[in-house]
Amino acid sequence: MVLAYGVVVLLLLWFHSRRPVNVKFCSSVTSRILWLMNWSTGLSEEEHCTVERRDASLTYAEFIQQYAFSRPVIIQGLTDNSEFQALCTKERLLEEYGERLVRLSTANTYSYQKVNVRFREYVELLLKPQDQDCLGSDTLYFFGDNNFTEWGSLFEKYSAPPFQIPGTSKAYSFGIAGSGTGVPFHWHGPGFSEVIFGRKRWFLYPPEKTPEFNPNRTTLSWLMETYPLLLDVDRPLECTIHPGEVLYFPDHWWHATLNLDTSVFISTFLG
Ligand SMILES: O=C(O)CCC(=O)C(=O)O
Repeated sequence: MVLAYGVVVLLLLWFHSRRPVNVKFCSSVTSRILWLMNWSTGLSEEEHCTVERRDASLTYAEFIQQYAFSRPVIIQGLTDNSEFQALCTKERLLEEYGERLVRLSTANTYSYQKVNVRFREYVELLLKPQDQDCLGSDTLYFFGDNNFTEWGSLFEKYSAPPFQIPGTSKAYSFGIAGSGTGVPFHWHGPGFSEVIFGRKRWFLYPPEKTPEFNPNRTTLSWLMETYPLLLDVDRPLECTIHPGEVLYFPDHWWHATLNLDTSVFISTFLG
């Protein structure tokens, strides 16, 4: 057992020394072992989901009147993405796209640094649980900056939520990230978020309520250090989405995300 542990550590150190990109590789050896052995990191869902959940009987007219311009909503069973999900397993994606380059961003509010790596290297070397002590600006996240020519045949199998906002067109951002990773608070135009595998916990504030956060720290450190000190009135709206659900966020709403598991996800921005 001790020997096997030693071999795993040596292998990890060897992987670490071969890392393909010139950025600080910000996950501890311990967290990498946890991921390899697929142990739980103990991240949990919120005690009370405070985002409304609606089922697929929600009509487009109700969506426009009740949510599109005013508040977030989670809609269940709006589309069937089982075919897309089958194409997004680790094995299928590696087989199809393993040798393609993907562009990673640092996981801070204003994504400063971009790094290109082979998709296989991202999955095998960088896709790890988030280390709580690591800065978001030292953590690489695969989300967006997708090559729609190379990955087009995959994205065309995705069924986007059918609710459009008049005068907008849709743009996809696809991502894969480890448990405990996420994007710290930021805002932009409206959109939908869906997890294909895994779970993603969302934190949202209306435009007039700027959250207390450090743009270079991760959502995980915010959850552990800032969130417990918030008064009830300062708590965000929050909820965890699962495969088969989409979360809608309106224009200018502050939002931060936390992947509770290794997750595959896609956002549809309405711009
Ligand atoms: O899915 C994520 O982790 C990030 C999503 C996000 O922040 C966005 O869609 O704007």
